[in-house]
Amino acid sequence: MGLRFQQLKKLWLLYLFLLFFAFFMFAISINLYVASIQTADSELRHPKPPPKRRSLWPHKSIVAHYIGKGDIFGNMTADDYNINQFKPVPGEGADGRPVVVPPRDRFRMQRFFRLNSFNLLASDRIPLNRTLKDYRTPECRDKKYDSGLPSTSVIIVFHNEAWSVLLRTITSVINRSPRHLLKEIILVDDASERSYLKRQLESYIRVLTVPTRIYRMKKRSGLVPARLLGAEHARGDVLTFLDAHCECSRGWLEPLLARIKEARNVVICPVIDIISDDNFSYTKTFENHWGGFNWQLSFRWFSSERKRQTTEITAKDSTAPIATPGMAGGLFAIDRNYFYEMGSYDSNMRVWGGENVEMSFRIWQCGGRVEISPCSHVGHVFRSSTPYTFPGGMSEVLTDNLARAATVWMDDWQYFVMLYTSGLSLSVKDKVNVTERVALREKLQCKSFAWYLENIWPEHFFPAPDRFFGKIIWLDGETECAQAYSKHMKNLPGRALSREWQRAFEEIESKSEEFMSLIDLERDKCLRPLKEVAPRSSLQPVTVGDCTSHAQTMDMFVITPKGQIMTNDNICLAYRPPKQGVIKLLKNRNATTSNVMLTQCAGDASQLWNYDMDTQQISHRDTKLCLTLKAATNARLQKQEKVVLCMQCDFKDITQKWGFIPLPWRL
Ligand code: UD2
Ligand code: MN
Repeated sequence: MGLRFQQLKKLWLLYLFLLFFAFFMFAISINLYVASIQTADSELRHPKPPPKRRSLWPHKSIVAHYIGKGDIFGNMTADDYNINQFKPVPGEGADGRPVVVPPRDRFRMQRFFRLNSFNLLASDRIPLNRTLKDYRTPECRDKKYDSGLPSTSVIIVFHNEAWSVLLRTITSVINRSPRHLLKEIILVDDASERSYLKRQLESYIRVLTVPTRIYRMKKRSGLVPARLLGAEHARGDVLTFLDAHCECSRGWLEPLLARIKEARNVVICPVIDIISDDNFSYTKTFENHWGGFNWQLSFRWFSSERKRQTTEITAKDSTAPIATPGMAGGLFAIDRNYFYEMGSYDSNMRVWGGENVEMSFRIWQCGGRVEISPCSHVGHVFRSSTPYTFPGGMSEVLTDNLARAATVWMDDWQYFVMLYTSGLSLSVKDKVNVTERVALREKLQCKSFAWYLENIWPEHFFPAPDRFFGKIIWLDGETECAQAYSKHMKNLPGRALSREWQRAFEEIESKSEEFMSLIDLERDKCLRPLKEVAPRSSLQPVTVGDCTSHAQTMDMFVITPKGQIMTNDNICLAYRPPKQGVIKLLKNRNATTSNVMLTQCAGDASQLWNYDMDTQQISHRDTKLCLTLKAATNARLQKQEKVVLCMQCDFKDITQKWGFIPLPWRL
């Protein structure tokens, strides 16, 4: 009897364990499923700047992707997205701290994430007036602003924004702006469907201490038409635009207005800090960030050192704004009259995207400036997917907007963008009618895009008339293309004496069509990153692969007359000596680790290369080591890979011979 009882007890325990295990597996699979829905098919998305605490790497730029979704509301009901569930818990999120949603709400939390592409349940727990830290440097805190600053209208456009997020934006504007500088707040509803954004919102704003009005678009149009409607009704001296999911931190407004008072042709942006889409924590970002655009005109953050270009006197002042070739688009202040003098916005840009590209080029080319004030900090919820619909199709809308910007402002470079951006082509360009915007460019007598690149963005990684653009081909000595190339180079007079990249570019340019026609798609190999996914923020080893794989554009290179070998997204070929010991191995030609990497361009000596037309070797300028193609063992994957390394030069070595095949980029 006693024995049977013992056995029963064991069985019982086993049952319990199995039950627990089954439940555990179920929970994990639900989690994985939800996560997989949230990261379905990717498109371009606005990047978030690197946070201050996460990385000290000086030339890093963190980026994200726009992620489109098929079924936005999934199995949500109308009630789910119309009911306002804001229920603040005192002290939650104070000082910008993260919110932890209680475990019992985890499933609901994941379900509701999809509504806005951020954690609505977390936001709904944070009071509208939560405290934030003071994110300014001591120098910025000490700065005194004169009493005669211009007043501003804050314009916030939204489409289906969450209640708590929108109202926290408004509350932070009211609580952290000097009352006399804040003329009014203007909300523009871009045809939202959520019911709480109708009467409930109207009665809420009626009692605010700052005059707040709401205007509504008759039909869904996009952020440009909505901002234009808001601007029309604004009466402040300055227009300050904010996204509908921001939090302004202490002292954010004065530096913006002061800069505009100083120079009315400046479009001034705050430093955009990161509010987590996951837990709504507020993270300060680096102050010395600036922005530009990649080959597909997606906005990118960069952080290489930039001169503060304001005035001679302020050049060393850490509170002085930094000139930026590109603006993120959502958060900026501009003199109201200047906004209209400069052609406000291209009102034919729909829904989302492109307007920040257009505005950046237009302001700079037509005599203005775009700057970031290090003393003004505003947080923004960066999302990794888009929560709303794109009437007209996401890709069509975006490419139309970009085609408009490129056609009007980019001169020769517009063809480059059309040729190398998926979804864009010369026929998309022909479809858009930009007559009015071209007339504006005439009227304002704006400068050329070449001027913009040379003067405003000298670090740029686009092709240019004095640069090479195309493929770097490995001359294996046997393919027709390789032989024709080597033969051509060997017959050039004075080749052994000339070390000028410029000379090499010219000699190649004249033969580009011939070389291209000889490329054997089966056998010719071109330089490219080791991994399919392009490196944007980290070091990436280099290899060779198919010469036709245009997919990533990371196998196309720009070479500057100075000798930088660059590719899309501000990535450069760099000599990166690994730690001692490994160097010895490299010299023994038995390398297993690479000392050549693709990494953020910095313009320093590690990224300068020479080309010898006589031997067709590419060598690192300082160390005089040659780019070599070698088989290496990937320790982690336990397999042989071809890796490009720097090794001692040997003119007989076939693995050190490289050629350049130019690609077309302008008409
Ligand atoms: C960035 C900008 C954004 C805009 C966009 C390019 C920042 C922080 N944000 O993307 O302001 O320049 O790049 O176009 O720089 N909205 C509408 N109607 C629409 C779509 C959007 O009213 O059809 C509103 C939306 O509710 C939000 C604002 O426009 O308040 C910007 O949209 P977003 O937050 O989706 O853009 P974001 O931050 O990804
Ligand atoms: Mn936004």
